[in-house]
Amino acid sequence: MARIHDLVELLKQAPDEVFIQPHNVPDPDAIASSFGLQQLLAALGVEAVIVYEDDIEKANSLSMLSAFGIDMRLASSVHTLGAEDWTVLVDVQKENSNVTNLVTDEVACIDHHQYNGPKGYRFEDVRPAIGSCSAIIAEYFQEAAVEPSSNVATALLYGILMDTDNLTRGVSGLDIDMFYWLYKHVDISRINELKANQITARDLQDYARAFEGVEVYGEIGFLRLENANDSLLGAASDIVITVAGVNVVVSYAVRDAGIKYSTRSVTPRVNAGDLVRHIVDGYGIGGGHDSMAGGFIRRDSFPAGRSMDTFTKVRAVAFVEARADG
Ligand SMILES: [Mn+2]
Repeated sequence: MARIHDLVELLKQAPDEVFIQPHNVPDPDAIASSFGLQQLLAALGVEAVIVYEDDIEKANSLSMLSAFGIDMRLASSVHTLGAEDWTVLVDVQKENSNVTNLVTDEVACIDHHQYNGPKGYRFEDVRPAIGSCSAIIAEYFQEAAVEPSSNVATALLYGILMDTDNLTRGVSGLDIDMFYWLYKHVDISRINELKANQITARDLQDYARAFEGVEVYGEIGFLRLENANDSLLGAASDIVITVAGVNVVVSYAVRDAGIKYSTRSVTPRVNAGDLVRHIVDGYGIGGGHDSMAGGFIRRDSFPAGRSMDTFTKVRAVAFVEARADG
């Protein structure tokens, strides 16, 4: 039996409303997965409302909402949220640093990040080997023999492309199979429109300032951004990793609340998740995939009297050099 039918049977028992919640500051994969799941559940008789926390920052994420008619609501604006409501977490797991624990009961979780261990879900589908959550949702459509609308298929295809960096980063057979399966329902010109709306003019200025300060040390590229939003930190890292000779990128943004990290690696010698955990070890939290990861150290946890730049570089260099060739 298709997995989605287990989820539908569960959600039909919900004592009150059903919500779908992606991680905070939803990115295209989180938005597409939430939207796809909402539409599939609706086709199978379960109405669900998508709620999220924090701003949608990237220009392409915002354009997805209007392009596909996606209705997502800020949790603070949903006054009916209550302890009797059930939530399906999407593209995130309970207790991750990038998800707000709402008053609702998180009965289900669908994700492709590193497994956090059992959290009492009644439905759980966490597959860290998959490059995008959108591919998992697309497979639900396929298993249930429900044809996705053009809007859903295009959003899911875009989610796959964004999270796998155009089918090159952390990509699995399922991502490629679902890309192919969705493709026949997709108007590719709408994907191109989204690709042409990825950043704002303001982002470009922030990039320009940040790239002036890039420091390349051996195979590591260091990038410090001032007050950047999460998505800019990741997107800037993706550009620095394309520099010839750079195999590992450590980006960080110093904020009022603390220091935010983003790591990238294109060499199997260096696991991006292990690298960020090494950098924050003893002071903060971090995690992610082999090729991309993130972390955070709260300002009040940071060791007093040490330079954030030197602290970061010393730890990153030690970790990468220990894994150098020869
Ligand atoms: Mn994702």
